[in-house]
Amino acid sequence: MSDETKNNNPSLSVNEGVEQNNAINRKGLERFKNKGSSLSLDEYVDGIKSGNRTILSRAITLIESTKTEHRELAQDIIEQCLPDTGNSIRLGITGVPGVGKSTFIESLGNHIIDQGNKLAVLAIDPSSTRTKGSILGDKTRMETLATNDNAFIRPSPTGGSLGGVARKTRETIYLCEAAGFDTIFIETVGVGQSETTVHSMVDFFLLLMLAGAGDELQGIKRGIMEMADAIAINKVDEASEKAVNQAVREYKNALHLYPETKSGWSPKVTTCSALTDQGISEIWEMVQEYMQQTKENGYFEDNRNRQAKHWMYDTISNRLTEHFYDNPAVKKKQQQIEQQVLNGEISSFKAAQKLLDLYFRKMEN
Ligand SMILES: Nc1nc2c(ncn2[C@@H]2O[C@H](COP(=O)(O)OP(=O)(O)O)[C@@H](O)[C@H]2O)c(=O)[nH]1
Ligand SMILES: [Mg+2]
Repeated sequence: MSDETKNNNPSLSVNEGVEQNNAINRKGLERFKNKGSSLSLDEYVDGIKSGNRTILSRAITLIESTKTEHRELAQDIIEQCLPDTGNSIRLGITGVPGVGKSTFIESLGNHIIDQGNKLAVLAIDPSSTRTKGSILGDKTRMETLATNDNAFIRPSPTGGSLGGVARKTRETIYLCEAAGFDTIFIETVGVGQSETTVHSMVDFFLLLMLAGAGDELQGIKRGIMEMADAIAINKVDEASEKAVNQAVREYKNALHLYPETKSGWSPKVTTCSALTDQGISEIWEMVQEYMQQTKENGYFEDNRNRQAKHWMYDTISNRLTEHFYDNPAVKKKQQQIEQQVLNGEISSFKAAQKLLDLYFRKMEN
């Protein structure tokens, strides 16, 4: 998308980030901080299972920590919470920045909370930092959710590779489920690889689009459309009926070109306004219809199993990679060997082998 197009289409502009609102009990957190206490494994597990948001937040912080002892404790917590996980609807929400994801989450989130659900909102944004802009840093867009006792909003983990960020979010899903959140939304930036990652951890994948701006203009790759269980054309309140109808037609046609999925579900195209709540309850009905259908035909469970297997291998790859780059011998030589590749002195393969040799030799000692 050219800068010019971007500027001419205000709805596609990227929002400036604001400071995070964790929607957590700050007083409680301060108390814990002041005490400087560390909780025992049982205290964590009991706290989470009783729905204590402060303890949930602290456990997520352990997941996100770079300290080995924190991570190990986090793994033990997850393990003990496992029997209480899985009973949720996991919904992935994507679309280009500015399409209205956060506003949509506020609208749909309030709708489902009104129906008695408990919602956790997580995010995957490998580019985010805690202080700078983040996709969940929209206090104004999620104003009511952020202060609702039945909603828990946690910004994207920061730092590290997409794989690392994804693993932390996956682990966080478990803890949120154990804490009684029956619906999990995962927002993603909508600008590349993170969609595939989110798709691999949700039951239903929703793509938000706009009318009157072709999908190429919106920077949505074909592969992402192909993963969508539904496309919702947002901001219909400000688009002409003609443009909306045309967009619906075009996306329906595009979706029909894809091979049928194993879920037996044919992806839907729908319209909404996150601002006026138009079409929002219909989207929730659609998600529930999907759940019912895929639970009946067995796809839901198959898919969850496939995902669990995928996470296992993904975690292995991810941890191995981290371990490799953390290795002092590798760290020491990495720059130099990379430079040799750039200078054309050795091939990429030889360079990789050199570093791997250093790593494995170190391992043997
Ligand atoms: N008119 C209109 N504006 C919307 C709608 N949804 C979101 N917006 C606006 O679009 C801008 C970007 O929304 P935001 O939720 O931050 O998008 P995100 O970057 O995808 O999370 C904000 O100014 C919203 O108020 C909608 O349905 N109608
Ligand atoms: Mg947003």
